[in-house]
Amino acid sequence: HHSDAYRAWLGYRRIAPGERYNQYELYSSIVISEQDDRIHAAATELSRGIEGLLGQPAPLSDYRNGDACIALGTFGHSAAIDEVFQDEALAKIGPEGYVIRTNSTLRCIAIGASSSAGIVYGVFHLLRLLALGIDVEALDIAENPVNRLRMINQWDNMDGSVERGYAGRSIFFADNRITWDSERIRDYARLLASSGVNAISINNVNVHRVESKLVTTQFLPDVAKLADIFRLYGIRLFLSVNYASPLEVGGLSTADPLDTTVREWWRTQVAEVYAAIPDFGGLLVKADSENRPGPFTYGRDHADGSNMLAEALKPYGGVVIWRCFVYNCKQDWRDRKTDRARAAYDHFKPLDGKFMDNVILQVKNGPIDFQVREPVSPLFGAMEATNQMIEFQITQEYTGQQRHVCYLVPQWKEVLEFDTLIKGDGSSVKRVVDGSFHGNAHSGFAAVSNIGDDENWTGHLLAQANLYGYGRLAWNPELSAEAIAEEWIRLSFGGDEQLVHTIRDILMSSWGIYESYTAPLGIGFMVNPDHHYGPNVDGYEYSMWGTYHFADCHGIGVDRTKATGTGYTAQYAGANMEQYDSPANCPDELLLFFHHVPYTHRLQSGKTVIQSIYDTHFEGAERAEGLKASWELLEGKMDRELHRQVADRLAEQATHAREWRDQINTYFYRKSGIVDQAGRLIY
Ligand code: GCW
Repeated sequence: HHSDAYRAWLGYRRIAPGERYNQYELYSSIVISEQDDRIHAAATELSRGIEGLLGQPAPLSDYRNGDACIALGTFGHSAAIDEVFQDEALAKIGPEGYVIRTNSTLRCIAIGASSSAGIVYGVFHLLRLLALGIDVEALDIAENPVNRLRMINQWDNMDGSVERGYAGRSIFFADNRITWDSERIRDYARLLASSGVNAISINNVNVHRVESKLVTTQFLPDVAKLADIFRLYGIRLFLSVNYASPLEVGGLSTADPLDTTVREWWRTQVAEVYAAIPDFGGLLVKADSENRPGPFTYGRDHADGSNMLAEALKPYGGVVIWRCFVYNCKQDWRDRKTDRARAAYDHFKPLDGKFMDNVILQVKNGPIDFQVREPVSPLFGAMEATNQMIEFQITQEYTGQQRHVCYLVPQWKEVLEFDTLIKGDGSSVKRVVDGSFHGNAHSGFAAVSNIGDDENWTGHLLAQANLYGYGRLAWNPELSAEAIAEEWIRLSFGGDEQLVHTIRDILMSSWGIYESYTAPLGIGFMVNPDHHYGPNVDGYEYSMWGTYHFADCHGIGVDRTKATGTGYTAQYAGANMEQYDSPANCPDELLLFFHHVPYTHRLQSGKTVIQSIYDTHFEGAERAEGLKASWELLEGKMDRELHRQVADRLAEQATHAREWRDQINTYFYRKSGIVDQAGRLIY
């Protein structure tokens, strides 16, 4: 009864029979020989997928040597699996990895793994191959995830609202309770697992009154039921906690991390959590950040705060994920010395080596806040003795709020490929966050989810590609943004070549288009305060949030250089520091992030700053208009209702892009008094 949009990339739409998959008998039954809920869930998924894709049932049956089948099992526990996999290669399969092999003698496709989680990933891989029409007659695939932690952060509140959510209400909470649409939650777990995600924190990092009690016996029985659903798909559950819980929930008089009663309170609470959820992942914490409580209140630092929780979690193998989004959000705009971009590094770098080994610092991809363009956070790799993970934002807070199309995988790829140069060439962010660079025990990816209870999960149908792409990239950062886009399109809409190319081109151009009509040259913000949608050039200019552009009649930009600015550039290593510090060498797209320059400053492109602002904004709005025409080509090639929904959003985007264009161009024309060389209409 669900729509194609709801089924998303797990639609298992019928593929043309007779071509590749003529050996139907190969898929005629599914064999499992272990009593394991997770393997059972995987087998059910496989059976459902095959029935959809091939139009014939694939029932579960017992293994009989010589019968055609797909066999699933962990090594050493299944006759079929052990018959197919007898070689050394298996030693390379880690806890979540798998092998898929076609054995034509035994007439069997075998998916073997060292744990049941690997079977889940293996099954989704095989289903993906079938759905993409890839030949499965001679498979020999071995895969391990590159990143250990591949996490989703929900910013859901228990009243059912979602902070920065653009796709409806929470699927987890309503009316200050955990809600029970278990089918929907299970389908979310399937979507996440199929893309490679293995962890989820279900509540907002801003933990308010009721949510603070999620770690107590009042809510733990319900939280445990959610954990049960996610566990079936290899996903571990985490909770965000309120640093001040000992006070607000426990009735203590302090939350000082060095106070023994406080430590004891957390130990008891964590013990209760593990009694309810033995494989609980751990705690996610936003402390001393944007008015949230934290160790600073007690004159302690972030190592004291996180180690207190780490100590409580340690006996159970749990981790503390401690966010580095710590900055002064009550800054005076007159004060030119305080630089929000510096804050994470300044706060955390000096603490390197002080964190317990089950603390992971979660660092936003950039130093400010998920803007369409920012440099990479200089904190990555800069803490040799500390576990780090990266935080992306799938939800499009600053990138069009799922009303504009903005495929973010290309942005994430750029961040991951960035070479920090911390130990010379080859010190890329992806190697820092996969743990190999410093040999960390814990590391990985986190990202803020973009889903809600909208029928299509993400509001804008094309925003599903960001959720899918995030998981795929977390599993393997080597995948290209384009390959991921194409996969998503084929799985979601089928393989019509014109359709695939058209949607792929829309996705691949979308980030650049959004960037070109919004805040120019890396300066960021220029959005309406609070809700962050739509243009407002001075919206944050005289606020306390530390996000300024400093435009006057002569020029624009933030001087973050060593000699005359905030000195932020010195947080980068070697050639990166030199490049960013120099207005001549700084990449154009980040120029105004690092430098305050006259409007007549010449970019590396040869254009002046002002002319580049005019050009990108006229072109950007025009290209947004062009997306509508591309989408029109797809009429008749997909479900009418879905086609219309996206067409509506693209129309809104085009109108809204004009608004951006005109406000930005007019603002800078009035400030600078410099005319557009092309003589276009500016108001
Ligand atoms: O991007 C900003 C958002 C806040 C958010 C904060 C954070 C959860 O505007 O809504 O709060 O970042 O990451 O903590």
